[in-house]
Amino acid sequence: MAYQFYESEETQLLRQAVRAFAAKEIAPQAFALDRDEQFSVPLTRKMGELGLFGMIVPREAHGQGLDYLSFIVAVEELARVDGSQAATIAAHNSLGVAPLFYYGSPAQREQWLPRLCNGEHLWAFGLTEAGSGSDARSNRTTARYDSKSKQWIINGSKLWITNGAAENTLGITVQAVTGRAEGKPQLTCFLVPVDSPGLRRVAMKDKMMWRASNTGELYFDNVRVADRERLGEVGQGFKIMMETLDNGRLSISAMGLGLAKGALALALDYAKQRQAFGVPIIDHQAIAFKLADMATRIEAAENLLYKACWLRQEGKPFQKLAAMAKLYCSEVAEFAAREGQQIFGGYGLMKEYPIERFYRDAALLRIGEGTSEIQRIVISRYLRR
Ligand code: COS
Repeated sequence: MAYQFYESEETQLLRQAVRAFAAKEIAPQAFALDRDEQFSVPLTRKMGELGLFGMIVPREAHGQGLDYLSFIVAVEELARVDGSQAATIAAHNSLGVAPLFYYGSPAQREQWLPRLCNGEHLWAFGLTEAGSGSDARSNRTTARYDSKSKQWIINGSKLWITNGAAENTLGITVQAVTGRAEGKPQLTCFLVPVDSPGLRRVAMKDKMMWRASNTGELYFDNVRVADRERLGEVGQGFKIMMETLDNGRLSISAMGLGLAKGALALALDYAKQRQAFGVPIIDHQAIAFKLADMATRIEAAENLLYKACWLRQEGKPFQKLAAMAKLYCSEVAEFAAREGQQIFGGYGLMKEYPIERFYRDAALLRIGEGTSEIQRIVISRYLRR
């Protein structure tokens, strides 16, 4: 089928619902939550009540049964107002729920998905470690099999885990080294409930951005999980993590696109009402051209991201475009936040004005879930094939 993009009526209605929710429920709190570096369980639950948990999981598996574009649109609409809340939803759906749904056994799905899709609880993705970020195969966390108890014993730590230390988080998918195969570390994933003895979770503080989202540091001290809590096969861990990140790149792209759209909306409003030299500043070409450049790049970013979603939905290879979208949408977000801030002048430097928060939040997007440099590695590898 030739590429043809349209937003279904269902997706349009969802967009309207999330936009209205973000304006009514998130916007009034965003400043204070950011200032106080506070993750809000009640607000997260409200997003759950709206149907933003388990969005792409079919209804028969307890999810919302929506297509991927609908999920992306929801994340975009949240990010238009607040990157932190968008991060909670993006990470829960694409990094938390998705691997459980795609790689979980029927028993694992039945055990966890109902509680992860009903808006009550979050699930996190434990890949990154203090010494292992871009080089995601160099994890040091280990899992040793104890054949007597049929349990795995996990030792090590994870860092920068979105939703990892939230009080409404139920568990974490953890990649650990389970041995060596053909001279390389053998990596395997495990589903680790947060109440496992020996697991300690600490919320990371003093972040520059996404201050109202939860970022956790996790410590595993002889944490035991039953073999039935292994996700996928022994040695399949890296593939699970990488395939999960291929999808995750789409939701990070949506965060970039949403942030850019939010920055444009703020700057446009301001440029229409702020006067200088006797006219609204939008009448000065220097400002009008900035807005034109922001809008043009946003259009290009949207087309790239939605095409990547379309490819995914059609079951076609989408990974190269997902990496391009992640790279480009985060660049557009940073551009729009900076130009938006420039239009606000001195006010753009004040925390009271949301554009200041957008400027800080944009920085995460070129670093988190695979840096811009990693996206370029992925894209260039596809070009070489
Ligand atoms: N999907 C499925 N399998 C994949 C894959 C993908 N997207 N990417 C790699 N693999 C597989 C390869 O096919 C290869 O399999 P075999 O061993 O069977 O041949 C294996 O994984 C190793 O692949 P590769 O040699 O390409 O791995 P590298 O160590 O060179 O790493 C990159 C590749 C850099 C792309 C990877 O490490 C990466 O994405 N890093 C960034 C991680 C990241 O985003 N971290 C932030 C997380 S925040 S939540």
